[in-house]
Amino acid sequence: MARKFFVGGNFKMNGTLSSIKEIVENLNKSELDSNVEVVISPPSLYLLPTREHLRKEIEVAAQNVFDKPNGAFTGEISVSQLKDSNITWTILGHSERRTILGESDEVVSTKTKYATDNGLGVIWCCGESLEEREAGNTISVITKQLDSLKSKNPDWSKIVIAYEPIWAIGTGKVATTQQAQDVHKAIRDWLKGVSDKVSDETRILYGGSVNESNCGELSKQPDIDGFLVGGASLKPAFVKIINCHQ
Ligand code: G2H
Repeated sequence: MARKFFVGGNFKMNGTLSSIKEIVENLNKSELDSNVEVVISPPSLYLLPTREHLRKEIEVAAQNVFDKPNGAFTGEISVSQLKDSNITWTILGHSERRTILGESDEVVSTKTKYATDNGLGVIWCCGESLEEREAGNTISVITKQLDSLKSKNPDWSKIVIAYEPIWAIGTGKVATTQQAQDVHKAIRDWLKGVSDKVSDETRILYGGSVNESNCGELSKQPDIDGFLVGGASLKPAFVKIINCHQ
């Protein structure tokens, strides 16, 4: 099955009302490849104005969501609140949340299970540190993260996987096309252990210093089905990344 190319923009904790308005206006007026699924993820404060002004074909994602329906959870946002606001996706397990906020594999997996069971799409992130790569542990680290997710039996049809080597995030040091393809292939093979269908249909995105110059080559790899873009999603060149896949 042909997998629809997917490009996500992760604004992280960046932007203001006016700069995000500019990004939205730029996306609204640009010619975008209709064969590409685009999702942008502003900070939670800006989800609603983004959804209100953004063209309808582009979906909006939160950068995190909690795994309880409602209640005394100060600072958290629920799946039903996102859906009530027409926010149809969330990012989960980004390495910045895993490392800076201390989210474990178990926490990320539980949240992913809850979100997918309740109808939210999840851009689920995984990736290794430089130390782990240099020790030859890239695949075992990612397998451990994937095993944890599988143990919760999530709805895989709602999941897009983003492989983001931590050493390539925001550093300008992009993985080579071969390094990325090798890991993506290993993830695709691992997914066969869930089912052949899940392995065939799940999009695997690359993330880590993607820009308008390196996206073309990466997009040609057989197991790279799109990108999760950080810094470059805040710039007009994001449009070129969306349109890079021929
Ligand atoms: C990786 C990526 C987006 P950047 O975190 O999730 O960010 O493109 O800035 O490396």
